[in-house]
Amino acid sequence: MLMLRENLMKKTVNDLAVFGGLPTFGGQLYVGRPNIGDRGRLLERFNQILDSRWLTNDGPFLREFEQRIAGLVGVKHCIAMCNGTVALEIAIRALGMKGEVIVPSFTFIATAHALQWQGITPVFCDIDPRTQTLDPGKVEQTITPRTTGIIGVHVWGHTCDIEALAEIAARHGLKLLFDAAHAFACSYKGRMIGSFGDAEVFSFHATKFFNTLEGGAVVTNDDELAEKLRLMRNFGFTGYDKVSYIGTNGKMNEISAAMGLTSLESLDEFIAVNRRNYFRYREELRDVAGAQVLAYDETETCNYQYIVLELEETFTQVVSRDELWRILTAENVIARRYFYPGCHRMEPYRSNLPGLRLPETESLAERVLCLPTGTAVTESDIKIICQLLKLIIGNAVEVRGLLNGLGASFASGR
Ligand code: T4K
Repeated sequence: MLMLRENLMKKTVNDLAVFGGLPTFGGQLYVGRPNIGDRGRLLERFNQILDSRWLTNDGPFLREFEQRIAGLVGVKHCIAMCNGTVALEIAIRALGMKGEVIVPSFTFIATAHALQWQGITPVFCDIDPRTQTLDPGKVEQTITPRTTGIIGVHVWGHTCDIEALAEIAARHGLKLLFDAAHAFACSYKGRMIGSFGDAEVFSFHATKFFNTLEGGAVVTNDDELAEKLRLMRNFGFTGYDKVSYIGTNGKMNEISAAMGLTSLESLDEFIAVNRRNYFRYREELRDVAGAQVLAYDETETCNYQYIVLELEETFTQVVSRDELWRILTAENVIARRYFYPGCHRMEPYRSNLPGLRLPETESLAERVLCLPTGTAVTESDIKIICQLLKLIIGNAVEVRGLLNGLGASFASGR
């Protein structure tokens, strides 16, 4: 239970914890505390699993879960996996990607690693700053004779320019995969994410608004691909003692599937809470000059999973995003700098690609902060977080002066 120290509500910047005040929150507020559905129902399902002694490998809960997900997103096949990263790796392999594959750098490192892990070169492409997803014009310029595919990432649940990417992929004979780790229960032009490209990949990690503890899935309308994915997920077995493909172990276990089925029963509630939180942040920060909460497209179905605060340069030239992040952390507001510094500036890519510059990715990666949300965060928490943000952003020059006074002790905490 988070204990707010009401008497410590910050009135001036001198009260901030980095300058010696006590933290606003008595416990840490996270971006992605897991949402948990009906505990009784979950435990019932756990008991059924234990009673049946069928714990994994195409169990009854897994089958039911796959059917429910496929139905929800409107695709023929859902192949559930042990996590989103393995789902990406298997999808990449099943699609026959090799050589070079174009990906954004503004994404979680798993998108790039899933390629590099199997000896495929991720070729990082810049984003369109308006959508924060792959810039189709730049994708086209990045294609070489070695390119075999494109992986678009629907960052924060904001969808890629799917039509433009599909047109480029078709014209160049490239495979098109979407990393939809953030976009479960989102739509593009009224159609649910899941049915675009050759396949799409979801993550159901604990920190996602909809979770199976660990988990993920590949969804597709391609029968042949689905068959291959199922084989690859289970070592390539086509029957007892019969192996027809090279495969791995990507199976989702029954406990995860049971968590998924239980989470699905609360899906609408989770989205409603995310939506309420999103509007609360938008309302509270509406008039703040120097920062804005990234807007969701209300004409589409959204999961409202991430609250993305985009700082303007007018503010970051005075107080950097990293300084703001550390000020908030000291108040027990654990904001996240996703996806800093960008995959191309992380190893091994940084050493492999020393001269690569992606101006839009680099600028955004220095100005974005994800704020706490989900069912563990209340409207009153959000009001207080926003009061803190208004205090800091509205008094940036004064904060700068006090930070300068801290000197090396603050800088070394970077
Ligand atoms: N593609 C994209 C675009 C992705 O964003 C991701 C994953 C993937 C692919 C790969 O999917 P998975 O293989 O993960 O299924 C997190 C997640 O680990 C990762 O799933 C997610 N994206 C990424 C954006 O964020 P961290 O480093 O923030 O997670 P973690 O585990 O350190 O947790 C964050 C905070 O949440 C913690 O500080 C405390 C709190 N927490 C965490 C867990 C696990 C809890 O309160 N309870 C918990 O059980 O990476």
